[in-house]
Amino acid sequence: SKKAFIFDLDGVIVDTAKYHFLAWQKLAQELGIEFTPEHNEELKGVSRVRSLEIILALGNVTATDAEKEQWLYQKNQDYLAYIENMDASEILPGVLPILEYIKAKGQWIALGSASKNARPILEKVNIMHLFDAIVDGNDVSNAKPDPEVFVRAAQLLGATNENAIVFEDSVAGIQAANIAHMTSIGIGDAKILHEAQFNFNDFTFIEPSFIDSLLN
Ligand code: G16
Ligand code: MG
Repeated sequence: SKKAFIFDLDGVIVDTAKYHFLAWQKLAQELGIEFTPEHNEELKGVSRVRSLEIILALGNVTATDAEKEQWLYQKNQDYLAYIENMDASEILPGVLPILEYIKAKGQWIALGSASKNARPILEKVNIMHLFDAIVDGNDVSNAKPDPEVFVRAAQLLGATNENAIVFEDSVAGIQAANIAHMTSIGIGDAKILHEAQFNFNDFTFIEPSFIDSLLN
């Protein structure tokens, strides 16, 4: 039967992590908190609010809700400025051919992202038309590893969880897919993503024959 191929956004389709990093680093600097690329790893796949909590904890900074609100707003404004000029050249290597192959095979394609900026990014990199369903940070109340974002995507398409396949670069996202009994495919370091059923360093390692093998 027809499968639902669900893609995470940041770290799978595009490398927006670098822009999140620059925007968080600017805020951290203003707050006198040291924030390194290593620290940034902990923010991958994590919600905006949780990301701020992690950064404040790094610097032992306590703040009022109003301050946090202001900082989240400021971080997002800076992030929006960084992604303003994104275009199709920022789609990660190998992603487009695989999306097009899945499409040509008549299968469903969905987005399952924690980001509230997912839709404008898909527009900028010009692949919105390839998606049959989009579930992002605006649509869900539970963050990965809760599988809500992926379960809703499958539901929108009318696919069972067992007929859903998830591409993820974060540990929390792989755990979410596994909890939902979906097929989990890690994109990135196999040591970090060891809970994934399959792993590829990036999409250039995914052959059409691998996609075919999932269509049973
Ligand atoms: C992502 C990133 C996270 C980011 C989150 C929320 O999602 O990996 O680092 O904190 O979205 O993003 P925003 O501030 O744009 O709402 P994913 O799930 O696509 O990897
Ligand atoms: Mg991701």
